[in-house]
Amino acid sequence: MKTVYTCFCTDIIHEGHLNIINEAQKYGELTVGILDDKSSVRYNRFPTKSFEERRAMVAAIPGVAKVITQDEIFYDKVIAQLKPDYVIHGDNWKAEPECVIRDNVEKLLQQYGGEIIDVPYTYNENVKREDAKIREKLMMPEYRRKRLRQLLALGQVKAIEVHSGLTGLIAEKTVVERDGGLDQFDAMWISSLCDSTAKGKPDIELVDMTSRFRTIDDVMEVTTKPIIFDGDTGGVTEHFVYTVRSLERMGVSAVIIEDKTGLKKNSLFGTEVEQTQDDIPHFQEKIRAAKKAQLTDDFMIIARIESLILERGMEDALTRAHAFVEAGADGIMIHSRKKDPAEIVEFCDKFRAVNKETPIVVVPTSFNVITEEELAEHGVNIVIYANQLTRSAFPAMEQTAKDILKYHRAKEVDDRLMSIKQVISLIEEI
Ligand code: SPV
Ligand code: MG
Repeated sequence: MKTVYTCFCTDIIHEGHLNIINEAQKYGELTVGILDDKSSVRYNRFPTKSFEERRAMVAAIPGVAKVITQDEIFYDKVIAQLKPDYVIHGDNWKAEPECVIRDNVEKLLQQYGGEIIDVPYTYNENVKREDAKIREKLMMPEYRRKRLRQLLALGQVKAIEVHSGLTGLIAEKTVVERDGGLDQFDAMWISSLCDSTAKGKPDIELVDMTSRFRTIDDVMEVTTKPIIFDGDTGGVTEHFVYTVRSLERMGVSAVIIEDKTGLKKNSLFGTEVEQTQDDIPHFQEKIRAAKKAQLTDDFMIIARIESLILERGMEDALTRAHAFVEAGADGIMIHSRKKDPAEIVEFCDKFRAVNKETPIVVVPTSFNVITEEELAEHGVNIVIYANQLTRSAFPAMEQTAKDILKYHRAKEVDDRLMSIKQVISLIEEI
């Protein structure tokens, strides 16, 4: 009897999967690999069912002889283990970015004469509806809110700044092929700098919370990934407790507040402008009050330390980190505006020598030479790319405006623009 292998990365079985199973049976005995949680997040999206539920769901389908775990997007390990005569898959994997996986399988099968079977991909109204149901579930506050903690349990989380529905879609949908695997962002950062800049306002807590919540809403309406909210100083404690309740109710996963008081200016100004750091007991009080106001175990309150930005030294930064954790902070963000990542690395190593658990967050805007992998080696759990989408869009838009003024028509800029068709297809209609 010949053997057939396929890999499923799905929370539901629809007619497309059943079609693959039916087709597979014409060739031999079918083994189905269930992609594990970590790989599912990289490849597709966060599973709404546990691994065990997914495994049981597939094992119960007639025609499935065996179910195994596939713990990598690439098939090297499973193919070495099973040596199947055939690998069967929907032909959607011929398109980018999944085609790298098909290429990988093709190469592996060629080594011993195995074959790929491409089955026409089933994408009809029923399948679309099932797919939409999963997306809607992932969007719901109770599912989205806890996802940051779930992702942290799987490994390092990378977030990108968003400030609108459109930038949210970029964070949601951008997938690239990298080192033979696929990669995408895990979470979104609603930056005070970029949210303010998009409104043409300075980053001084001038854009009020109602307006910031409106941005969150715009992003949430079109995305499923978890949100980390830049809460600036959090304002006065009496107001911050209400902010926490609202964010939690909306389905935001975490708020980061910085230990500054008075008129907040952007950290990347450093000591060029007057900025006052909050004292430890007062900031601890804010954290304690917010943790008390919180209603679920899912939400995270992360304390951001400005000691390195304000040149108060490493000892001060570490003292604050431990004091804020003691007050109940669910994570620590350490910020720096040096190009050299040395002080960030030193902080992380010294903090981790004492505290192995509390998540560390960094924003490598200035110290952008360090990679996510290197940061992970020093115990960093969340990496936030805090402003790069805004900074890339602005020069492109400015140049287009200048050129239209220069040529008195738009023909000269057209080559570098996204086509209207691409714009339209970016936005899905319900
Ligand atoms: C933001 O993105 O608004 C931040 C990070 O707070 S930074 O601009 O580096 O202070
Ligand atoms: Mg900010």
